[in-house]
Amino acid sequence: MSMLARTAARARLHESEFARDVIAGLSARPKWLWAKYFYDDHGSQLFEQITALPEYYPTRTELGILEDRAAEIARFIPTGAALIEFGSGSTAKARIVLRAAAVAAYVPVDISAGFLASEAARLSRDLPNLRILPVAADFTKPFALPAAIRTRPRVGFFPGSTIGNFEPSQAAEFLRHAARLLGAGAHFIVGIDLVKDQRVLEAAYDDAAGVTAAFNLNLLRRINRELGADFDLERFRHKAFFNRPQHRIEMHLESRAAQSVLVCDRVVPFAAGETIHTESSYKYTVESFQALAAQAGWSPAAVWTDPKRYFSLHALRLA
Ligand code: SAH
Ligand code: AVI
Repeated sequence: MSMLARTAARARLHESEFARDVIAGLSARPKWLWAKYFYDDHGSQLFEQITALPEYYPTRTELGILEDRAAEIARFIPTGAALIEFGSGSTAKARIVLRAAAVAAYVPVDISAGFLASEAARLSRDLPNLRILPVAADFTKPFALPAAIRTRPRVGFFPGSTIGNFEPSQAAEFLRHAARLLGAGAHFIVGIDLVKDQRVLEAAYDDAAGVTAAFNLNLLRRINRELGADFDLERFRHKAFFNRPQHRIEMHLESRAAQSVLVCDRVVPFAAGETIHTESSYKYTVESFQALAAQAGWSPAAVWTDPKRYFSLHALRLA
């Protein structure tokens, strides 16, 4: 490749939406990045490892609720419906619903395109009679559902408390967007992590094995690889804490020293101790989530929790 062609290729790379978002976030005070960018192939695999950690209670708690309540949940899913899952990941939770309900088509939607394709292929080997229509998309933006489900009743599925990774105003906007996509009379099954003891919360986001730290730092590795930046991962540390007034876990990457990093040909300075806010994970009460959903037109139809009230699963109905 000639020098001119290399320069043009680099300029194109720096004009991508990912590059624009990274530059905007690292130019802001305080610095921040969108959590959706955690999920490249490696990020998706690290998230799967997180779900198996002893400290990370949300996945096993929600799986328990789904197993215990599968028959009740299935009553909200009409025969022949299309089940549309937002942020499907490994599809482990959908598998429980798909076993319990007479779903005709499953539409997993995920931003992590490679991981989505391999998980959809694995599911189709396990459930050969189910129509699986994966959609690789950013669900914060408008996207089209497959034409094949046009005439089917639609049920939304959004487990994992992934909605907690939105700011509450973005969560309300997302719920409005989901209402438009799913249509009048639709049901939406949504998993929500609940406010609880601070030690339980903080351990879940700062595990002893360091998997969550690796997940957080992988974002810098991705920026290095995809945008040609020169973050030295050894010079940043993972930080996670519960911000009680805001009801959210915050994850940050803290600079261990004063340093400069080159990102898209720009010099990004860091003071020692300065952080990049990489994720918020909002925790709700059953009532505060129902109030948020109501802002977007969703009424509560049922709610299930585990005996410790760590996690809640909501069936919402579009009025
Ligand atoms: N539903 C699974 C996975 C949760 S992890 C579970 O409950 O265990 C969050 C998932 O949402 C990941 O698979 C990630 O790739 C996806 N995701 C995050 N932000 C997204 C976005 N903006 N658009 C589409 N998918 C997104
Ligand atoms: C996907 N999401 C709901 C996870 C959470 O708990 O906020 C992401 C995560 N971040 C660190 N650990 C898990």
